[in-house]
Amino acid sequence: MTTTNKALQSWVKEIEALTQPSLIHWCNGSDDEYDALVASMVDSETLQPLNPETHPDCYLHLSDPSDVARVEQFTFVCTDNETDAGPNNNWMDIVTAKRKMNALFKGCMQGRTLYVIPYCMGPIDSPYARCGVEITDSPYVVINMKLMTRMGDQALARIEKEGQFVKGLHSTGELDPERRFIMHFPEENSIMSYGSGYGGNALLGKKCHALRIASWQGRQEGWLAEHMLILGLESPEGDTHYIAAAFPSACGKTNLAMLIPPEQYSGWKVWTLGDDIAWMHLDDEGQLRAINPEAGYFGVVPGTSEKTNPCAYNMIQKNTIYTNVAQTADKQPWWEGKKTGEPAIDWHGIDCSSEQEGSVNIAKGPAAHPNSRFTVSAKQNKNYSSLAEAPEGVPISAIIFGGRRRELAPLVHESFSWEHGVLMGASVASETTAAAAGQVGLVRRDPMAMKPFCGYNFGDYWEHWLSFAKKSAQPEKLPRIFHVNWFRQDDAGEFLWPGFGDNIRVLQWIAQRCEGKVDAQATPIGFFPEIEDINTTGLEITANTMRELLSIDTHVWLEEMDAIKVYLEQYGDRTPQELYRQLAKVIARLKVSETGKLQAIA
Ligand code: OXD
Ligand code: MN
Repeated sequence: MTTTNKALQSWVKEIEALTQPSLIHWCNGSDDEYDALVASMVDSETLQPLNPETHPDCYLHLSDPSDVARVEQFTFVCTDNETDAGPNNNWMDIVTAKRKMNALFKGCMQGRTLYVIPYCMGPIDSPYARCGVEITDSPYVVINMKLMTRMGDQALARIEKEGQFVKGLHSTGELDPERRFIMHFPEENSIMSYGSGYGGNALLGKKCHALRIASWQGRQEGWLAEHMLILGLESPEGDTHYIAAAFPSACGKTNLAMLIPPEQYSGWKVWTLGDDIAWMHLDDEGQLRAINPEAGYFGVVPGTSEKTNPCAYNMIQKNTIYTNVAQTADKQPWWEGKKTGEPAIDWHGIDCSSEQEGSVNIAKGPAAHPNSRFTVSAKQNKNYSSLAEAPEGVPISAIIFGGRRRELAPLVHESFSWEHGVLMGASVASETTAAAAGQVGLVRRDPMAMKPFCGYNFGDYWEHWLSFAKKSAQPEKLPRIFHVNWFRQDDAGEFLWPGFGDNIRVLQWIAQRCEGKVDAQATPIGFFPEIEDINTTGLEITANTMRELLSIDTHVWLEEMDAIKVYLEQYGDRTPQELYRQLAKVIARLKVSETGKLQAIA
């Protein structure tokens, strides 16, 4: 097979000459192709079949132990002008980066098959969807791309019609951490990734295309590519609000997107549209509409149980690729927090009772890697929204930002305006997680949860966000902006809020605010719920705990605002003055609040 698109033909030829593969395979995206690849990976032992009775068509892939997460330190945005990439990105000049990458790719596919994967991010018939082609030498990438994107013939037909696509070149190389780079060239819509097979580094449609390149394109063209889940919250009366929410990696986006309401919420439904990425456009009426560019989920496995996320738990019982989980003696997948079964073989492939390095006994490490993942088609989600494939997307009523913060940030608060909401998003900070290589648990600024994913200078990105207030035909139709924190702890380190399904109680308040049905209390940092407006029926939570969850310490917040100012200043002239104006207003309000400890609920 080949293509009528001349640019694609000549790019494939050029890469063939560079990488010298033994075979070229154009992916058509069929089930037969998927099955044949799985069979050959089982033969070569890169995939292990899991128990076919309990987990039909589920497979386990154990990666190289050094290749288990995104590598932010080796991820670069390469632009003509360094300041366009901004201090939020690693930058390399285009000529040096290309020279380095071409040297790595030279001859790297000898003895391997080169796969050409045409894919479409977004519903195939959506005007908001964008296509790409990934060239890879990894069959693991091909089968994951089949689950995560609209891949194959249909995508190729769209590319041939439109004539445009993002070029992504990938090779697992030698999986040598010293020879691992993920380079983005947003000015020419291309990506080069070498030396890793891990999802975020290797499935180029996801973080590389749908966030880094797409955020750049979105700025040129007037739309937003965001690290956000999209859900539909349906009330018992049948009204649905669509909400987009940005949280840093491994902070519960998948759980929130698939929330199952607690008993007291009978008649309520949460519909999933997406769990990781949202592309948002203003329509002619000034309404922000979102599509999910992905077609599947690449979710964190540990912690997923029938209690925490029954929807995901059920969805991954069949047709699922597991990466780096443990196995029980009868080959069922196992992970920490599964709450059933015992691990027999850990994610290194080592018998858990053996004395070898890497086994649970010796290393005292977890049996499943903390960033072990499932890959599954969205169609398997029983709460997949009927509008998830709608070409025009869904109207967004509310945007939520959040982070993992032991202290400081209250359970929920609402911004005073779009501009104040942009400051709230720009100020997000969160504890680091296992989704990226490096130390876990350090608080770092992660504006809009996009620190690892914004393909250009954050200063310009905030300006772009602010511009929506001016661009919208009816700015009052823009979504309201909220901030939540499910992770606040007491002095003993216990979580104050139950989280998971009970987060619907906060979503309900957010929906009521969008409908203008509920008043709120103005505090220096935003609107807070009145304590009685968060429904706690059926929850074992005291009024004092609710008060603590909805309280802020003025003094600590003043320090936080100073730290945010210092952070914004890193972006020099590119930081919009409007953010400083918003910051000054918050500081002034904090200063006039008389008591040292401000209780939102007086
Ligand atoms: C992800 C991530 O895999 O954010 O979604 O790291
Ligand atoms: Mn993510």
